[in-house]
Amino acid sequence: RPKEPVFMAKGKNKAVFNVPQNYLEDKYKPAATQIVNRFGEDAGEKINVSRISLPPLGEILELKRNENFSLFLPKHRRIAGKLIDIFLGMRNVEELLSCAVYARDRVNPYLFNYCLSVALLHRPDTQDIDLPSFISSFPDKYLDSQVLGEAREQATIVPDGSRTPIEIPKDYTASDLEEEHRLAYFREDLGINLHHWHWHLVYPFEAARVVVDKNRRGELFYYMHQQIIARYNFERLCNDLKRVDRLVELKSPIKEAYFPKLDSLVSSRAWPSRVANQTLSNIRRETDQITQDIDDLIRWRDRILEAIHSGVIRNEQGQEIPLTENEGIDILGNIMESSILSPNRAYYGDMHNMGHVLISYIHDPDHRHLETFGVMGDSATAMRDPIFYRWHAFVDYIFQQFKNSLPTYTPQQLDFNEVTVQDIELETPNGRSNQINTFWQQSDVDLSRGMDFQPRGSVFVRFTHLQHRNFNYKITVNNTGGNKQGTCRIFIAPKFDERGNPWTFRDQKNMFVELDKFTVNLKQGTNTINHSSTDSSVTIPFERTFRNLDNERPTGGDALAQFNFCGCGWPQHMLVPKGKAEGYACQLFVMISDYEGDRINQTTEGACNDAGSYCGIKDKLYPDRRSMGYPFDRLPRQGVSTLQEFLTGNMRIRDINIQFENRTFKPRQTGVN
Ligand code: CUO
Repeated sequence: RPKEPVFMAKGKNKAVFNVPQNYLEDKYKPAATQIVNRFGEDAGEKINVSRISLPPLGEILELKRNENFSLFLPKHRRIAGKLIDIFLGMRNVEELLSCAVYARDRVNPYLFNYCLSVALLHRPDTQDIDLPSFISSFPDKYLDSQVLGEAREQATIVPDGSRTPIEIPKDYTASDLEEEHRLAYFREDLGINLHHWHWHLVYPFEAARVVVDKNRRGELFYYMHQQIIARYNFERLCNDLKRVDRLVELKSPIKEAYFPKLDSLVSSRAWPSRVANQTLSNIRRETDQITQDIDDLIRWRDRILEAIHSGVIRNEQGQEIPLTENEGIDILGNIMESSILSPNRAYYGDMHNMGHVLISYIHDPDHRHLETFGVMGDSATAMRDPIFYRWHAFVDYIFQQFKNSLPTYTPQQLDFNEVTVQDIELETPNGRSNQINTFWQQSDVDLSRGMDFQPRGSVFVRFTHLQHRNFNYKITVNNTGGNKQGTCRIFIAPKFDERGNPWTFRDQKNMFVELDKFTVNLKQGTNTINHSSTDSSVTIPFERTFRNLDNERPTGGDALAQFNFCGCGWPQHMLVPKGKAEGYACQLFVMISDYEGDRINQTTEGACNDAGSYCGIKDKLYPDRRSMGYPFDRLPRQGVSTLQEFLTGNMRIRDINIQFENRTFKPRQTGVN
């Protein structure tokens, strides 16, 4: 038996921490011996925690352990910044462990998890520590509360090994009476929500500057969210809904309702719902230290639009900074989000973040009902709510105002001398050419890490998600010159608009969803490029989304560091939109751009680079010199009104059909921690 209390079980009681006596909270000290007995006996491993001079937690403790935590709230951001700084400031891993163990028992668990995750991602000496998937730490942010109740019941009654997966019903948050419910499979997809949470973990907007200031992070904020809207609109069209209306009238009723049916395991409270036709109000919530008027957002919006239309922004010192063709979007991204890199937060405000806050408090703007924020207040849950897309369509509209003000690409800029794309074929093994097949699939995820029950052991939930058959691009390229390199850029968009009419280019360009981007070597003559859909530069494999550590655990420090960063990535199972049972007409677009204009001089070897398009590459420059979204990020040149007219010789389009089959395929197991 250890001399000092063993405390805080980790994992499945395999390891326990042997902590100094003064780490225990006063209320636990009298029970120290029982705690030793309870957790110490079946411990496989004991980890000694060294005694350090403990940092004062001060304001960090003002967020109670049973409250919810939101990065969008200025007070929460501030205390998160402090805790991250404390973790980053520890001199070595031993001190960090000691400090984390001390804080773990005192600090709000969501806040603790977030700050420790950011610190582990950014400390050079913790690159070999793996972060568990967020869903296994906090399943309550992803799963119907009834399922969690069943999981607990099963864990208590059924012995480990005999447990059967608990099925999450596919339609649990609403019925088909609500037309927005047609998109629930997208909005509530576990992988999409995990990607979004992870993106914001990798790209925090407030923390130490060294953590925030990543290459082109403002532009990536614009582009990653622009692609979310493009993908959502694509899905809407597949479901006979029109593109999402941007939330432009901030003082009018919001017709979309949302009932998340999530319960917080931390606070034992239900996440608030929003009924139809609620209206935003000014916020006055003293406990959250937040006062914000709708008019503030409108003022910030107008100032940002004024900057876009005049081409310059004003920094805090009153100097004018031009919004240039290439770097302007990065500055604007930081202004709009906003991040601490905004050159003038006092003047341009905090528009996008405060939009999340205003919406998330729509049900209790002055805290008279003592309610916490709704799902829009948390990046782990925000994408579940239809209003997320209306808000981000509004944000994207402003970015597009800027993009539309830039010079158009000339044919000379777009073309690649001597290179012609001659043919594109999309092959599916044993399937029809140029057709993508989609269907439902079930998969299992283990919840046991995030739930507190005895005896422990795996408890699986079974969820149903969209899936597609893997396919292969076969692209024939003719090169009349010498050996050269190019970048192959692949996008897909619906062929027709909501009315069934062909698109104008200026509308269709915003619908293009990036599927892949990779470097190609071209020899003289005919080149055949074969590339698998599973190698997409926007996605990560299913196992990585859910962090199936036992099956995919890499070895060695570097590999693990990449593994953590690469929790960011669009889920592979959502690469392709759903399509329709009767088939859905799309256009696949392929461009080979001149690598001389794309090249970034760096090695990405060994670095996780397989979801670089939406997530960048850890500790590297964004792996493409062109503007994100190129060549669809600007209005077309004079005289071009259709996609066909836009094409230069190095581009080609191919009609593709997405065929959805309303069948559910059987599960595979994942997420065993
Ligand atoms: Cu990702 Cu609004 O930025 O949620």
